[in-house]
Amino acid sequence: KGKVKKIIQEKLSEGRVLHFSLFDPDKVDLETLYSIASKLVESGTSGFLIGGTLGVSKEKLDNIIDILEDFKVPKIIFPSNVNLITEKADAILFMSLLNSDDIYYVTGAQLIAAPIIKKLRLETLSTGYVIVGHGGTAAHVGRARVIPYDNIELIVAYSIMAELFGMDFVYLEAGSGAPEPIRPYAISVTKKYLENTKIIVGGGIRSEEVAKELALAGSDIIVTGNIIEQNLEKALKIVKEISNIRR
Ligand code: 1GP
Repeated sequence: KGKVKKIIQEKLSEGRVLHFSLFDPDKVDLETLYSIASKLVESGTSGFLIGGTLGVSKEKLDNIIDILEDFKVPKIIFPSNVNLITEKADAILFMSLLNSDDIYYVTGAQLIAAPIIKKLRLETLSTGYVIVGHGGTAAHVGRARVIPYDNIELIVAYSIMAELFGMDFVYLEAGSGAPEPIRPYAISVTKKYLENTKIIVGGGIRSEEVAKELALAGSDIIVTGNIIEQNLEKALKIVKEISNIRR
């Protein structure tokens, strides 16, 4: 316990770019999860993110973590609300949806979660969550004032804000299943302004070419969700491509 941030930082300090595999507790097929996870681990995935917006519950979250228990890869909660907290996880992204118009998603849910997380001694990875472009279900539910894909100055300003707040990560999210991922150019500009805060990028990444471009542009962690369910072979190619990069 309490080692996830250290593991991530060590890998990043070696010049690596990390891949995280996202499992949505409402969509994952429990029958095939173990074998899919083994292949992802073999290919080099560095983290399991577990979370989703609709149809999720602590029970479903626990079921997934139980199945993933054997793997050394950290199991990290990617919460959409206060019902996704469990002592079974290795860590939780303690997130604030920075571009939400609803204070519940900025500090409200976090207020309710804080004492629970403390009591469970769950490791937290403080994360500024910023929704860009398509936005998907997360943007709708989170009442995000979505940033257009091409508005680099806003993406940069939010990312600098996350760093000035002392957050470990800024998660630039295009939305699960987005037709277009965050643009690599937006990442390369943002990267220039950040000294400590690491960049997580996700939403709509479906090919190894795009994943590689995003990694070389300066993403520290690349997240893929849907493609794992839709085309596992493709997902494994993405994981291998990212795992081989040294910057
Ligand atoms: C969503 O960033 C993640 O929160 C992943 O999106 O399912 O489109 O890969 P995809």
